[in-house]
Amino acid sequence: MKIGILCYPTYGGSGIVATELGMSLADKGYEVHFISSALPARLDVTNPNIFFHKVNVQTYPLFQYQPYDIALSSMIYRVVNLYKLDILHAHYAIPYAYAAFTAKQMLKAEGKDVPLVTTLHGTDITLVGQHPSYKHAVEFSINQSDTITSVSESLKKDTLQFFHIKKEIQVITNFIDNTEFEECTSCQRSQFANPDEKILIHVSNLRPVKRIQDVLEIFKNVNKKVKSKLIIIGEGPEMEKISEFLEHNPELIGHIKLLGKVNNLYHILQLSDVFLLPSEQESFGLAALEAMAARTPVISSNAGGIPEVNIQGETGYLAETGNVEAMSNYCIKLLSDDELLAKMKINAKNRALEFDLKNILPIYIEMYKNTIAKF
Ligand code: GMT
Repeated sequence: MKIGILCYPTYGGSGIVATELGMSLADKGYEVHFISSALPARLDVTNPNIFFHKVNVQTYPLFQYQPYDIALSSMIYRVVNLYKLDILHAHYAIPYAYAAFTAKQMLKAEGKDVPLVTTLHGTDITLVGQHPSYKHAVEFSINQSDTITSVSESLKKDTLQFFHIKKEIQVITNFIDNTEFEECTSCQRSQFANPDEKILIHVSNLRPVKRIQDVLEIFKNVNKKVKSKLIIIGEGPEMEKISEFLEHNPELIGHIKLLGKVNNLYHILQLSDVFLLPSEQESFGLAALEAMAARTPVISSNAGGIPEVNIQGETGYLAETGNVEAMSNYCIKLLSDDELLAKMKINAKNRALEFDLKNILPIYIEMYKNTIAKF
Protein backbone atom coordinates (compact mmCIF):
# COMPACT_ATOMS: atom_id res chain seq x y z
CA MET A 1 0.00 0.00 0.00
CA LYS A 2 1.29 3.50 -0.91
CA ILE A 3 -0.05 6.13 1.46
CA GLY A 4 0.03 9.93 1.10
CA ILE A 5 -0.02 11.82 4.41
CA LEU A 6 -0.99 15.50 4.42
CA CYS A 7 -0.16 17.28 7.67
CA TYR A 8 1.17 20.32 9.49
CA PRO A 9 4.92 20.10 10.03
CA THR A 10 4.91 21.99 13.33
CA TYR A 11 4.83 20.85 16.93
CA GLY A 12 0.97 20.66 17.05
CA GLY A 13 -0.65 17.37 18.02
CA SER A 14 -2.06 16.61 14.56
CA GLY A 15 1.39 16.82 12.97
CA ILE A 16 2.88 14.58 15.67
CA VAL A 17 0.16 11.93 15.25
CA ALA A 18 0.50 12.05 11.44
CA THR A 19 4.29 11.74 11.63
CA GLU A 20 4.35 8.92 14.19
CA LEU A 21 1.66 7.06 12.23
CA GLY A 22 3.54 7.47 8.93
CA MET A 23 6.83 6.31 10.43
CA SER A 24 5.20 3.25 12.00
CA LEU A 25 3.57 2.36 8.66
CA ALA A 26 6.95 2.75 6.95
CA ASP A 27 8.50 0.40 9.53
CA LYS A 28 5.83 -2.15 8.58
CA GLY A 29 6.94 -1.90 4.93
CA TYR A 30 4.32 0.51 3.54
CA GLU A 31 5.51 3.32 1.26
CA VAL A 32 4.61 6.62 2.92
CA HIS A 33 4.67 10.02 1.20
CA PHE A 34 4.48 13.10 3.41
CA ILE A 35 3.21 16.28 1.76
CA SER A 36 3.72 19.38 3.89
CA SER A 37 5.05 22.94 3.87
CA ALA A 38 8.22 21.90 5.76
CA LEU A 39 9.84 18.73 7.05
CA PRO A 40 7.64 17.49 9.94
CA ALA A 41 9.45 17.95 13.26
CA ARG A 42 9.84 14.27 14.18
CA LEU A 43 10.08 12.75 10.67
CA ASP A 44 12.97 10.36 10.00
CA VAL A 45 13.62 10.73 6.27
CA THR A 46 16.48 8.22 6.40
CA ASN A 47 13.86 5.42 6.39
CA PRO A 48 13.85 4.15 2.76
CA ASN A 49 10.05 3.82 2.81
CA ILE A 50 9.56 7.50 3.68
CA PHE A 51 9.33 10.24 1.08
CA PHE A 52 8.95 13.95 1.77
CA HIS A 53 7.42 16.38 -0.74
CA LYS A 54 7.70 20.03 0.21
CA VAL A 55 4.91 22.32 -0.92
CA ASN A 56 6.54 25.36 -2.44
CA VAL A 57 4.54 28.55 -2.52
CA GLN A 58 5.57 30.96 -5.24
CA THR A 59 5.47 34.46 -3.78
CA TYR A 60 4.19 37.16 -6.10
CA PRO A 61 3.88 40.85 -5.19
CA LEU A 62 0.34 41.11 -6.61
CA PHE A 63 -0.98 38.71 -3.95
CA GLN A 64 -1.74 40.06 -0.52
CA TYR A 65 -2.01 36.40 0.58
CA GLN A 66 0.07 33.74 -1.14
CA PRO A 67 -2.21 30.90 -2.40
CA TYR A 68 -0.84 27.99 -0.33
CA ASP A 69 -3.91 25.79 -0.84
CA ILE A 70 -3.50 25.89 -4.64
CA ALA A 71 0.17 24.90 -4.36
CA LEU A 72 -0.85 22.13 -1.95
CA SER A 73 -3.54 20.73 -4.30
CA SER A 74 -1.08 20.78 -7.20
CA MET A 75 1.50 18.93 -5.15
CA ILE A 76 -1.03 16.31 -3.99
CA TYR A 77 -2.14 15.76 -7.61
CA ARG A 78 1.48 15.45 -8.76
CA VAL A 79 2.55 13.00 -6.03
CA VAL A 80 -0.52 10.76 -6.52
CA ASN A 81 0.24 10.64 -10.26
CA LEU A 82 3.99 10.17 -10.03
CA TYR A 83 4.09 7.61 -7.23
CA LYS A 84 0.71 5.93 -7.94
CA LEU A 85 -0.56 6.38 -4.40
CA ASP A 86 -3.34 4.05 -3.21
CA ILE A 87 -4.79 6.33 -0.55
CA LEU A 88 -4.56 9.89 0.83
CA HIS A 89 -4.81 10.69 4.53
CA ALA A 90 -5.53 14.31 5.48
CA HIS A 91 -4.71 15.22 9.09
CA TYR A 92 -6.73 18.30 10.17
CA ALA A 93 -9.57 19.38 7.92
CA ILE A 94 -8.20 22.85 7.13
CA PRO A 95 -6.76 23.04 4.50
CA TYR A 96 -5.84 19.38 3.96
CA ALA A 97 -9.27 17.80 3.36
CA TYR A 98 -10.21 20.72 1.11
CA ALA A 99 -6.95 20.66 -0.90
CA ALA A 100 -7.19 16.86 -1.26
CA PHE A 101 -10.74 17.19 -2.59
CA THR A 102 -9.48 19.66 -5.24
CA ALA A 103 -6.63 17.30 -6.18
CA LYS A 104 -9.17 14.49 -6.55
CA GLN A 105 -11.19 16.65 -8.94
CA MET A 106 -8.05 17.23 -11.02
CA LEU A 107 -7.44 13.46 -11.13
CA LYS A 108 -11.08 12.76 -11.99
CA ALA A 109 -10.81 15.11 -14.98
CA GLU A 110 -8.27 12.59 -16.34
CA GLY A 111 -10.36 9.52 -15.48
CA LYS A 112 -8.35 8.73 -12.31
CA ASP A 113 -9.11 9.06 -8.59
CA VAL A 114 -7.75 8.16 -5.16
CA PRO A 115 -9.62 7.48 -1.89
CA LEU A 116 -9.39 10.12 0.82
CA VAL A 117 -9.38 9.66 4.60
CA THR A 118 -9.79 12.76 6.76
CA THR A 119 -8.83 12.64 10.42
CA LEU A 120 -10.39 15.36 12.55
CA HIS A 121 -8.00 16.40 15.30
CA GLY A 122 -9.68 19.07 17.39
CA THR A 123 -9.53 22.78 16.74
CA ASP A 124 -10.37 22.15 13.06
CA ILE A 125 -13.84 21.31 14.49
CA THR A 126 -14.13 23.00 17.86
CA LEU A 127 -12.53 26.36 17.06
CA VAL A 128 -11.16 27.36 13.64
CA GLY A 129 -13.50 25.21 11.56
CA GLN A 130 -16.60 26.83 13.03
CA HIS A 131 -15.59 30.32 12.00
CA PRO A 132 -18.05 31.61 9.36
CA SER A 133 -15.09 32.17 6.98
CA TYR A 134 -14.34 28.44 6.89
CA LYS A 135 -17.44 26.56 8.10
CA HIS A 136 -19.08 25.73 4.75
CA ALA A 137 -15.83 24.64 3.10
CA VAL A 138 -14.90 22.51 6.13
CA GLU A 139 -18.31 20.81 6.22
CA PHE A 140 -18.21 20.22 2.46
CA SER A 141 -14.72 18.72 2.44
CA ILE A 142 -15.40 16.45 5.43
CA ASN A 143 -18.49 15.12 3.63
CA GLN A 144 -16.47 14.57 0.45
CA SER A 145 -13.97 12.34 2.28
CA ASP A 146 -14.35 8.60 1.72
CA THR A 147 -13.64 7.83 5.38
CA ILE A 148 -13.82 10.22 8.33
CA THR A 149 -12.05 9.50 11.59
CA SER A 150 -11.98 11.45 14.83
CA VAL A 151 -9.49 11.14 17.70
CA SER A 152 -12.11 10.78 20.47
CA GLU A 153 -15.79 10.13 21.10
CA SER A 154 -16.05 13.69 22.37
CA LEU A 155 -14.74 15.14 19.09
CA LYS A 156 -17.10 12.90 17.12
CA LYS A 157 -20.01 14.26 19.16
CA ASP A 158 -18.86 17.87 18.63
CA THR A 159 -18.48 17.28 14.89
CA LEU A 160 -22.01 15.93 14.61
CA GLN A 161 -23.31 18.81 16.70
CA PHE A 162 -21.58 21.64 14.83
CA PHE A 163 -21.68 20.30 11.26
CA HIS A 164 -24.16 18.50 9.07
CA ILE A 165 -22.17 15.30 8.46
CA LYS A 166 -23.70 12.70 6.19
CA LYS A 167 -21.23 9.85 6.80
CA GLU A 168 -20.27 7.60 9.69
CA ILE A 169 -17.35 8.92 11.79
CA GLN A 170 -14.96 6.23 13.04
CA VAL A 171 -13.17 6.98 16.32
CA ILE A 172 -9.48 6.06 16.26
CA THR A 173 -7.80 7.49 19.32
CA ASN A 174 -4.35 9.04 19.60
CA PHE A 175 -1.66 6.51 20.44
CA ILE A 176 1.78 6.34 21.98
CA ASP A 177 4.85 4.25 21.27
CA ASN A 178 5.75 3.20 24.81
CA THR A 179 9.11 1.84 23.67
CA GLU A 180 10.21 5.47 23.18
CA PHE A 181 9.60 6.10 26.88
CA GLU A 182 12.11 3.69 28.32
CA GLU A 183 14.07 4.72 31.39
CA CYS A 184 16.67 7.29 30.43
CA THR A 185 19.44 9.10 32.26
CA SER A 186 20.33 11.81 29.70
CA CYS A 187 19.20 14.48 32.17
CA GLN A 188 18.99 14.51 35.93
CA ARG A 189 16.31 15.70 38.31
CA SER A 190 18.93 17.85 40.01
CA GLN A 191 19.16 20.00 36.86
CA PHE A 192 15.60 21.22 37.52
CA ALA A 193 14.88 20.95 41.24
CA ASN A 194 16.39 20.50 44.67
CA PRO A 195 16.00 17.02 46.23
CA ASP A 196 13.16 18.21 48.50
CA GLU A 197 11.19 19.87 45.68
CA LYS A 198 8.45 18.43 43.46
CA ILE A 199 8.37 19.13 39.71
CA LEU A 200 5.23 20.30 37.91
CA ILE A 201 5.30 20.43 34.11
CA HIS A 202 3.22 21.88 31.27
CA VAL A 203 3.85 21.18 27.59
CA SER A 204 1.94 22.90 24.79
CA ASN A 205 2.13 25.33 21.92
CA LEU A 206 1.04 28.03 24.38
CA ARG A 207 -2.13 29.10 22.62
CA PRO A 208 -5.06 30.74 24.51
CA VAL A 209 -6.99 27.42 24.41
CA LYS A 210 -4.35 25.94 26.76
CA ARG A 211 -5.16 28.46 29.55
CA ILE A 212 -1.55 29.22 30.52
CA GLN A 213 -2.81 31.68 33.14
CA ASP A 214 -4.43 28.74 34.95
CA VAL A 215 -1.17 26.76 34.80
CA LEU A 216 0.61 29.70 36.47
CA GLU A 217 -2.11 30.30 39.09
CA ILE A 218 -2.22 26.59 39.99
CA PHE A 219 1.55 26.59 40.45
CA LYS A 220 1.39 29.74 42.56
CA ASN A 221 -1.13 28.04 44.91
CA VAL A 222 0.82 24.78 45.02
CA ASN A 223 4.14 26.50 45.64
CA LYS A 224 2.74 28.09 48.82
CA LYS A 225 2.13 24.60 50.29
CA VAL A 226 4.62 22.29 48.56
CA LYS A 227 8.27 23.06 47.76
CA SER A 228 8.24 22.90 43.98
CA LYS A 229 9.40 23.99 40.53
CA LEU A 230 7.38 24.47 37.33
CA ILE A 231 8.82 23.57 33.91
CA ILE A 232 7.08 24.98 30.84
CA ILE A 233 7.96 23.42 27.48
CA GLY A 234 6.86 24.88 24.14
CA GLU A 235 6.51 28.21 22.41
CA GLY A 236 3.51 30.21 21.36
CA PRO A 237 1.47 33.40 21.53
CA GLU A 238 0.85 33.20 25.28
CA MET A 239 4.58 33.51 26.16
CA GLU A 240 3.90 37.16 27.04
CA LYS A 241 1.43 36.06 29.75
CA ILE A 242 4.24 34.22 31.51
CA SER A 243 6.51 37.29 31.58
CA GLU A 244 3.59 39.43 32.79
CA PHE A 245 2.82 36.90 35.54
CA LEU A 246 6.45 36.93 36.67
CA GLU A 247 6.45 40.73 36.77
CA HIS A 248 3.55 40.54 39.24
CA ASN A 249 4.98 37.55 41.12
CA PRO A 250 8.75 38.14 41.21
CA GLU A 251 9.17 35.69 44.12
CA LEU A 252 8.42 32.86 41.62
CA ILE A 253 11.08 33.85 39.08
CA GLY A 254 13.57 31.24 40.31
CA HIS A 255 10.81 28.62 40.45
CA ILE A 256 9.55 28.69 36.87
CA LYS A 257 11.78 27.49 34.09
CA LEU A 258 10.87 28.04 30.41
CA LEU A 259 12.59 25.56 28.12
CA GLY A 260 11.04 26.44 24.74
CA LYS A 261 11.02 23.59 22.22
CA VAL A 262 13.14 20.64 23.36
CA ASN A 263 14.34 17.45 21.69
CA ASN A 264 14.39 15.31 24.84
CA LEU A 265 10.79 15.89 25.95
CA TYR A 266 10.32 12.30 27.16
CA HIS A 267 13.34 12.49 29.41
CA ILE A 268 12.14 15.67 31.08
CA LEU A 269 8.62 14.25 31.47
CA GLN A 270 10.14 11.24 33.25
CA LEU A 271 11.67 13.53 35.88
CA SER A 272 8.37 15.30 36.56
CA ASP A 273 5.82 14.59 39.30
CA VAL A 274 2.66 16.07 37.82
CA PHE A 275 1.55 17.28 34.39
CA LEU A 276 -0.83 20.27 34.21
CA LEU A 277 -3.40 20.46 31.40
CA PRO A 278 -6.16 22.94 32.31
CA SER A 279 -7.24 23.45 28.65
CA GLU A 280 -10.42 25.18 27.51
CA GLN A 281 -10.73 22.65 24.67
CA GLU A 282 -8.88 19.40 24.11
CA SER A 283 -10.21 16.81 21.70
CA PHE A 284 -8.01 14.10 23.20
CA GLY A 285 -4.93 15.46 24.96
CA LEU A 286 -1.94 13.79 23.36
CA ALA A 287 0.34 15.78 25.66
CA ALA A 288 -1.35 14.15 28.68
CA LEU A 289 -0.89 10.70 27.16
CA GLU A 290 2.81 11.42 26.56
CA ALA A 291 3.13 12.45 30.20
CA MET A 292 1.41 9.26 31.36
CA ALA A 293 3.70 7.15 29.18
CA ALA A 294 6.54 8.80 31.12
CA ARG A 295 4.82 7.79 34.42
CA THR A 296 3.59 11.30 35.20
CA PRO A 297 0.04 11.69 36.59
CA VAL A 298 -2.14 14.45 35.11
CA ILE A 299 -4.12 17.23 36.76
CA SER A 300 -6.44 18.55 34.07
CA SER A 301 -9.68 20.18 33.14
CA ASN A 302 -12.52 17.89 32.05
CA ALA A 303 -12.76 19.56 28.63
CA GLY A 304 -13.58 17.59 25.47
CA GLY A 305 -11.93 14.18 25.27
CA ILE A 306 -9.60 14.54 28.29
CA PRO A 307 -11.84 12.32 30.50
CA GLU A 308 -11.42 9.56 27.89
CA VAL A 309 -7.70 9.57 28.72
CA ASN A 310 -7.22 10.85 32.28
CA ILE A 311 -9.22 8.87 34.82
CA GLN A 312 -10.40 10.71 37.93
CA GLY A 313 -8.62 9.49 41.06
CA GLU A 314 -6.68 6.86 39.15
CA THR A 315 -4.25 8.47 36.69
CA GLY A 316 -4.70 11.98 38.09
CA TYR A 317 -7.55 14.37 38.80
CA LEU A 318 -9.96 16.45 36.71
CA ALA A 319 -12.00 19.56 37.45
CA GLU A 320 -14.27 21.94 35.52
CA THR A 321 -12.36 24.16 33.09
CA GLY A 322 -11.30 27.33 34.95
CA ASN A 323 -11.65 25.79 38.43
CA VAL A 324 -8.11 26.69 39.44
CA GLU A 325 -8.85 26.16 43.11
CA ALA A 326 -9.95 22.55 42.65
CA MET A 327 -6.99 21.75 40.38
CA SER A 328 -4.59 23.39 42.89
CA ASN A 329 -6.07 21.39 45.77
CA TYR A 330 -5.81 18.13 43.84
CA CYS A 331 -2.20 18.96 43.06
CA ILE A 332 -1.36 19.73 46.69
CA LYS A 333 -3.07 16.50 47.82
CA LEU A 334 -1.13 14.43 45.28
CA LEU A 335 2.25 16.06 45.84
CA SER A 336 1.95 15.87 49.64
CA ASP A 337 1.35 12.12 49.68
CA ASP A 338 4.32 10.13 48.35
CA GLU A 339 2.45 6.84 48.54
CA LEU A 340 -0.46 8.20 46.48
CA LEU A 341 1.95 9.78 44.00
CA ALA A 342 3.86 6.51 43.54
CA LYS A 343 0.57 4.63 42.97
CA MET A 344 -0.68 7.18 40.44
CA LYS A 345 2.60 7.07 38.54
CA ILE A 346 2.10 3.32 38.03
CA ASN A 347 -1.57 3.81 37.09
CA ALA A 348 -0.63 6.53 34.59
CA LYS A 349 1.84 4.22 32.87
CA ASN A 350 -0.68 1.35 32.77
CA ARG A 351 -3.25 3.67 31.20
CA ALA A 352 -0.70 4.78 28.56
CA LEU A 353 -0.08 1.13 27.70
CA GLU A 354 -3.77 0.81 26.73
CA PHE A 355 -3.17 3.43 24.01
CA ASP A 356 0.00 1.73 22.77
CA LEU A 357 0.88 1.98 19.09
CA LYS A 358 0.67 -1.79 18.72
CA ASN A 359 -3.05 -1.63 19.63
CA ILE A 360 -3.97 1.36 17.43
CA LEU A 361 -1.80 0.87 14.30
CA PRO A 362 -3.72 -2.25 13.14
CA ILE A 363 -6.96 -0.24 13.39
CA TYR A 364 -5.53 2.41 11.03
CA ILE A 365 -4.29 -0.26 8.59
CA GLU A 366 -7.66 -2.02 8.57
CA MET A 367 -9.41 1.32 8.04
CA TYR A 368 -7.16 2.03 4.99
CA LYS A 369 -7.87 -1.42 3.56
CA ASN A 370 -11.63 -1.03 4.07
CA THR A 371 -11.57 2.44 2.50
CA ILE A 372 -9.72 1.17 -0.59
CA ALA A 373 -11.96 -1.92 -0.84
CA LYS A 374 -15.20 0.08 -0.88
CA PHE A 375 -13.83 2.81 -3.20
O1 GMT B 1 -3.83 21.55 20.44
C1 GMT B 1 -2.73 21.44 19.90
O2 GMT B 1 -1.72 21.62 20.52
C2 GMT B 1 -2.62 21.15 18.44
C3 GMT B 1 -3.78 20.41 17.89
C4 GMT B 1 -3.55 20.03 16.45
O3 GMT B 1 -4.53 19.67 15.83
O4 GMT B 1 -2.45 20.07 15.93
O5 GMT B 1 -4.01 19.26 18.72
C5 GMT B 1 -5.23 18.58 18.62
O6 GMT B 1 -4.88 17.31 18.09
C6 GMT B 1 -4.20 16.41 18.98
C7 GMT B 1 -3.86 15.15 18.20
O7 GMT B 1 -4.99 14.53 17.70
C8 GMT B 1 -5.09 16.17 20.20
O8 GMT B 1 -4.47 15.25 21.08
C9 GMT B 1 -5.31 17.51 20.92
O9 GMT B 1 -6.14 17.31 22.04
C10 GMT B 1 -5.96 18.50 19.97
N1 GMT B 1 -6.01 19.82 20.57
C11 GMT B 1 -7.16 20.44 20.85
O10 GMT B 1 -8.26 19.94 20.65
C12 GMT B 1 -7.05 21.78 21.45
